[in-house]
Amino acid sequence: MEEAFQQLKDGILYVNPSKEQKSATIFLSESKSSWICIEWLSDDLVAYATNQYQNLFAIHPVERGKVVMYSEEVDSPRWHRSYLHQPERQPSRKTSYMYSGIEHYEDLSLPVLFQKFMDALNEKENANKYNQVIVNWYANGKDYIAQHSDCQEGMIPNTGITLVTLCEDENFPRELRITPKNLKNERNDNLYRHVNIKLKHGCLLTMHGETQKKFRHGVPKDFNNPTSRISLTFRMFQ
Ligand SMILES: O=C(O)CCC(=O)C(=O)O
Repeated sequence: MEEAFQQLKDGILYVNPSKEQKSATIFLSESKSSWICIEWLSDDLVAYATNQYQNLFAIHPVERGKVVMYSEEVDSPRWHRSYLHQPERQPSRKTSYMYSGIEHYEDLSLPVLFQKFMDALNEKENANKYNQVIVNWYANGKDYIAQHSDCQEGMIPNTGITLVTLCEDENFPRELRITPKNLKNERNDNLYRHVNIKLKHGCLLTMHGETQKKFRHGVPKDFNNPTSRISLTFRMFQ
């Protein structure tokens, strides 16, 4: 039997998105200032992603590279690359996860195989368009992205950050965990201790409002998962 779309247990909200529900909004805070939306790629695009999956995976860089996490330069536990608009990395700001690491690439063009995803997302946008993409390639459940919040410097205000998930095997979705931050001079009005969302093949998850200010997100290790995953994260820069 399919699990319910949302289940609350011991203060943790478990979300198991279903294609039956074309779009769902989940508020993270009492004030409704932070929320996520879950939607789906079209059936045609999911079919394209399934057929091209191995080619999409093969695009990952040779080296895993380094990222800055909590002031430290560390080896990345996945492959990643940023394409198109390149926000300036400011070494003085050591606390933020800055856009896919510290490597410098001359060619920032988006590989043609990924263009369809960008076009599909931008087709639905009017005032502003997505103009930056970070792709993460996870070899299996040992690869992960640690809890972090995204730096929004230079982004168009009030625009969301959208994650697209592609799975090698749809029976092995990874999970996005969203956890509240301890805020400095303010109470965090988070509704849940954590929110755990299954990232299914073809799902789109957009983080809105004060999600980055009040919450962290990450994809934890999942040692029972032998399969790979690709995520594309889209942002709108000025
Ligand atoms: O792989 C994912 O879905 C998460 C990616 C992410 O959090 C990021 O690139 O900031």
